[in-house]
Amino acid sequence: MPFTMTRRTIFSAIAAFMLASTASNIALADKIKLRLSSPSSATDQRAVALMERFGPAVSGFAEFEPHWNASLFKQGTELEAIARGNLEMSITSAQELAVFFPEFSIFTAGYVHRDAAHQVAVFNDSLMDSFKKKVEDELNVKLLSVMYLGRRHVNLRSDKKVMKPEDLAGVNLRMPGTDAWQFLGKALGANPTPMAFTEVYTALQTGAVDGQDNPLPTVVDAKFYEVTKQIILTSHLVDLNYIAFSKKVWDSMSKSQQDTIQKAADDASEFGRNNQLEKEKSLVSFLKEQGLNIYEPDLNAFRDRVQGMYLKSDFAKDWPKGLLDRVNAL
Ligand code: KDO
Repeated sequence: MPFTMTRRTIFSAIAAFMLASTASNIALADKIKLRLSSPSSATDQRAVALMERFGPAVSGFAEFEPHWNASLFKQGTELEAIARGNLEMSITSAQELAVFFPEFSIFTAGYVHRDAAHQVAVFNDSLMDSFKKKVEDELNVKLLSVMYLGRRHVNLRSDKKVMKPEDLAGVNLRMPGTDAWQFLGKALGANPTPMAFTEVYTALQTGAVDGQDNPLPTVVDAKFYEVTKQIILTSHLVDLNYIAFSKKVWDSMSKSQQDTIQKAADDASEFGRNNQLEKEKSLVSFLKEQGLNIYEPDLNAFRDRVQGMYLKSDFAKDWPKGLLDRVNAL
């Protein structure tokens, strides 16, 4: 018997479709939307880790929606966006937090963190409790975990042999925009220029700046090696980021959802850290193959000058008494 599309079957088909699509919308609507904004590229190890390890792990109740290359919020404006409820996550930095809470500048000081493991030890130590609580109470942001960005080195357009800070005199060195970053550029001996990460490649290409500083994986991922001639392995900052999460969204979740979010953040941070460390091991030879000169500078000369400048600086006045000793003791 031929199948006849009676009015009844048509209406029941439409009703079934409507019900199904509403149900899926409700299901989606039930999911907590986690928009993340970062100047990082989608191929940076921190981005890969969040997309491969954080997103899937929370997909049962949350929809992770990353926006890379500062496509949703400009670099440095994300924390305020989270505080205002216009964003749920970011990959923030101690430098950005120091704008709101000066004491964070201790984690931006050159030659303090020794390596990736030291960063984790510091972040998990009780010395961080008051820092984390202040960010939650005053900025409505929860710092979930610490991500390893890598050892920052000076990277110049021209093949200038730089062995000590004095050799950077007059060099127009791009640094990210906040005061803590500008001070680091001065402490290295250069003239710092504030500039957003997404503008750096063009500025190097056109000569608007003489150089920049970032870890080797970033120099490769952002293709800075195409428009620079050398790297000085200053290792002046073993740099980190924190996964920043909206406290408002955190408080709206059940305990089990919070545990899932926390574990996913820890797993993503560890996954990204291990991959970044692997990359750092292999990239010196890669960059030499690309024709860059890689210099080993007088590290004591850089460390003495940078540490000396921080200890004499106004930044150090904001550091809780004895904190630097506690960080160094870890
Ligand atoms: C940069 O602007 O040089 C910097 O490395 C600063 C970091 O805190 C972080 O914002 C990073 O850019 C971006 O994630 C891009 O890698």
